[in-house]
Amino acid sequence: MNEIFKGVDHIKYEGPDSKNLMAFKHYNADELVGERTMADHLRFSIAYWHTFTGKGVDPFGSATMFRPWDQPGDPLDQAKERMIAAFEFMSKLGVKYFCFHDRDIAPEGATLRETNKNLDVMVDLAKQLMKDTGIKLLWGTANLFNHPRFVHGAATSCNADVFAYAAAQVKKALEVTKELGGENYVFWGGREGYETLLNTNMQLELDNFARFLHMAVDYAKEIGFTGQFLIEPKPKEPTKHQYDFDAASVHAFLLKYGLEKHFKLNIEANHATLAAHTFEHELHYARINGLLGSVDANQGDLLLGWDTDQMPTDIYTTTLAMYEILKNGGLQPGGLNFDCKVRRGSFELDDLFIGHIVGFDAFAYGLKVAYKLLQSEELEQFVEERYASYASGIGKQIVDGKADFKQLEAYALEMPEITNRSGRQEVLESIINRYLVKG
Ligand code: XUL
Ligand code: CO
Repeated sequence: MNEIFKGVDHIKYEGPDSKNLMAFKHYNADELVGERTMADHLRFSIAYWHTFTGKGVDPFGSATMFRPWDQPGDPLDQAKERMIAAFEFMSKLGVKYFCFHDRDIAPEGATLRETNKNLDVMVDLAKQLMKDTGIKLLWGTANLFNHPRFVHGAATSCNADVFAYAAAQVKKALEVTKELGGENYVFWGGREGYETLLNTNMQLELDNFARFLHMAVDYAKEIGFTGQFLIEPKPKEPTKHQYDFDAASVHAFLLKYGLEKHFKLNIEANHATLAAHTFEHELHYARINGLLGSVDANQGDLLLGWDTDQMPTDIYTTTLAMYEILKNGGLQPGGLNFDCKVRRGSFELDDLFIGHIVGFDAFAYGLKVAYKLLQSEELEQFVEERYASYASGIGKQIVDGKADFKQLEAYALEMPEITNRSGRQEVLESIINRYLVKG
């Protein structure tokens, strides 16, 4: 087998003082944080599409990344070369999981039958490489957004033939995910939304979307796929109005259509900020509603209004994210899928390693800080005290459902002057900084 990443050995942990770009400074897979190893807390995964098929294309410019596995030739042979390189990369990085769309790993053929055949060939190879390396599938998904047939959506297309095609594609992707032991299956509604209400029957589109997801649930049951189903919210891009706008709107959709028992959420950092939320807001909302299933780890650029999918390096954000994940009791069977790409200008091969190393380190550092912060209970105690008025007296009657308007009016009429306390945001931020700096 041709080695692609020549001169790169397995990436090792060298500690915070190391200046070696090709070594971890904070991510020490086997180190215990509380009762779990870092690897078990973080469950890192590689996104096949960005790392192995991404070429640095943007709306104004063509490819800047010419990968050694992308030699001209038969598309299926190319796909095999790419997959072999992918497993070499993931083994050297020491990552235990990966994720893919059906069309990332296998080329489309002239017909759906031919495409499915290509996929079968690639699934056989993936199975072999997974066995050889011990790398597992965190989740599979179907690409229902790239091909022109999905111009008006997939499950929410105005064209029933497209709905049927999308169903056939998800059926196959579910079979493949099961075959590879995938622990989850993701639905990101790439083009499930609309551009203008003038040509849109929103009610039919939403009802159809729910019908589609119910069919997926039924088929998973039929074939014995027991992985977790996840929906990945995103507010815009590619369509102007994406139906899965954010965690709260997906939650409402799931409840309306009786799907809430079958789905959790895959929260992506950059999608949260595009929805004008923080990453931790989306994680928190999902968590308190029992919906936090998995995470697409990346970061956006707050000055830009699109999905930049950058490598996550901001340790403030990773700390607050890990705080939520620890409070969730972890993400398993979900994980932290690195849905991010090196910048267009970072086109050399070793940038792929360096980008993932700095990202893994940022989450490992965030994990360590968040763990200590949580153990200290400094934030928890503050919040508990802030809401202490609900632990006794009239507040307790309110939360116990024992108060009504008339009773509250009687109480308010006799109440002495109201005193409020400071929210102490700066104090709390100083606590976080203290832990962040201490490490
Ligand atoms: C798009 C996005 C997707 C999903 C999988 O913004 O995040 O890559 O994660 O389809
Ligand atoms: Co994503």
